[in-house]
Amino acid sequence: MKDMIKPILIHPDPRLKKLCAPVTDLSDELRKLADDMLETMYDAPGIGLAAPQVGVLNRLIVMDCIKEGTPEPTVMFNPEVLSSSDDENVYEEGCLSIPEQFADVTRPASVRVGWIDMDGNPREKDFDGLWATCVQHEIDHLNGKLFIDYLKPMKRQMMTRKSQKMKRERARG
Ligand code: K1U
Ligand code: ZN
Repeated sequence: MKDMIKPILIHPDPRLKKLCAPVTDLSDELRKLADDMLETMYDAPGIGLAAPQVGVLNRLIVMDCIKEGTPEPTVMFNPEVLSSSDDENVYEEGCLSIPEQFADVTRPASVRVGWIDMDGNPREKDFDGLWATCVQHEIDHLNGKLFIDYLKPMKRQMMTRKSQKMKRERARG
């Protein structure tokens, strides 16, 4: 079946605050969801997307942080950070669920991540640069955490209000 672009939930939404359940059965339905999420991410456009952002509360993320050249669509079921570097990196992050707003977030500069791939095989890999930032941002989504949760309360509240306004405007059409 053809890949479908899914609507992306906008913050605030209770589904973006939930702890997502591990994937226990890698079904064709979940593989189709992963393909639809990649299509949705490229269309947005974005460099990552987590299942709760399309309203599915399972531990699934997709990413492609290649800016130029051959795309690297990456699908991870049950991703987990196995180890993190002591050195940190600051990146001005955005989120497709908090449109048009950006803020600096400090995270470990490199991480080792384990996950299950589309064929059901366990994988492990070290990530650095934008990939490291993105994979941590996406895994946070699976734990109900948004990048604004790293900010001071005043700034978080301001960004939440802006997002709420944008959500209302989009709903009105
Ligand atoms: O999870 C998401 O909401 C996707 C988000 C991922 C992300 C961005 C920046 C740092 C960490 C994680 C995005 O993709 S926001 C859009 C974006 O960053 C982008 C869009 C087009 C070209 C390049 C970047
Ligand atoms: Zn996000």
